[in-house]
Amino acid sequence: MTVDVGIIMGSQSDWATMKEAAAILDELGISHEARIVSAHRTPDRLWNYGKTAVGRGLKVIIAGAGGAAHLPGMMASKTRVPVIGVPVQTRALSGVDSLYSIVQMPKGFPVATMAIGSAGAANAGLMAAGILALSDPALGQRLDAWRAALSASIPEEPSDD
Ligand code: RP5
Repeated sequence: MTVDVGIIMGSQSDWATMKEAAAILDELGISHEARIVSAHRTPDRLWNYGKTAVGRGLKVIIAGAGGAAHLPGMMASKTRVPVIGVPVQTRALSGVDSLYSIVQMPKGFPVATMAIGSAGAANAGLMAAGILALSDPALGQRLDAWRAALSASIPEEPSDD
């Protein structure tokens, strides 16, 4: 079965963060899969996932990892499918380690790096939706409606409750 978005992460422990991306994709009706693919613990799995990504029809890969977070960059080196990187928040260094591991890619192999943690994962889902909407007008309308609903939910005045 072809899916549009691959969500990959370095560990089971990343899922609490990365499921925020999956939730957005679910809300917008975008097909996706989630896999644990570690740059360090399962390098052959990473290699195989990247090597087969184009042929399998993946259009965007969202890659989240924490600490020495090499997964997004390594995936970008292995496939031309656009990679969105999510720095997972860590206990030792609050995710700054993850962010720095992901964001400074050398020229030639870009990773679109999101914010640290859950907001970054949710935004990765929205970024993937925006990319896919370029060639899917119906999805574009769903994304516009999602954005309008968020705007409408913001009160004009603060409350004490
Ligand atoms: C990274 O190491 C993973 O992406 C995860 O964020 C971090 C810690 O992994 P666990 O020790 O919780 O499996 O590879």
